[in-house]
Amino acid sequence: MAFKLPKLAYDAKALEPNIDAKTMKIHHEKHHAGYTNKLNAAIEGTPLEKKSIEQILAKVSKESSAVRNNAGGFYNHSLFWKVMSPDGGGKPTGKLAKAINDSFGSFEKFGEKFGAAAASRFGSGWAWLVVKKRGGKLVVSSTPNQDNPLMDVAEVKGIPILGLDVWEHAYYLNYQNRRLDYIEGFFNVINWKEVQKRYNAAVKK
Ligand code: MN3
Repeated sequence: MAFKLPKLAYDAKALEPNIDAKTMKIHHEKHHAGYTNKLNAAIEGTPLEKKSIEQILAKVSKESSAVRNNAGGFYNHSLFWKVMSPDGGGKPTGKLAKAINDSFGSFEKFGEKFGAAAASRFGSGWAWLVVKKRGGKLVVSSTPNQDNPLMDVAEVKGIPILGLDVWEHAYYLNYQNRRLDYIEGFFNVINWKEVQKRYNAAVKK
């Protein structure tokens, strides 16, 4: 079964001024659509057609770079749109807030660590908040290109519950080279309710 480009849950201009409409449209309708189409082309007629995206990512070291890059691109952007919202920003509450405090000391310290991971990723890649498989501890990591923590090739493995795209295509039109301003803008739109939902699901596994 072919993978499908998910629809955005909000209008392309809904995240302005933090993320501009033109960037959102190109990012979703060109870049994400491209990863989706290329993933489908790469798995066509292979046993991967019957696997879930998570199953493909878990054994991606055995696959071609076309599968690795496009399966990652498909999954990462699908997560990215969901963890942002026009009603986002602020701080997490409940169990996730407690887990962040337990793992990083405070929300502010988590923010510094996540921001540093996003800022220091050289070239293209992603910053992540990850639930480690054993014990449910939270860690911050970053990956190059379209890799992610679900991949067997990732340095830090686990379940990603928040991800930030730091490819230039994600911010260049609006922010040019100012990646730090883009990271700050992202914090204004983080959908903590969605991240909380993903945290709850991850610790149940
Ligand atoms: Mn992108």
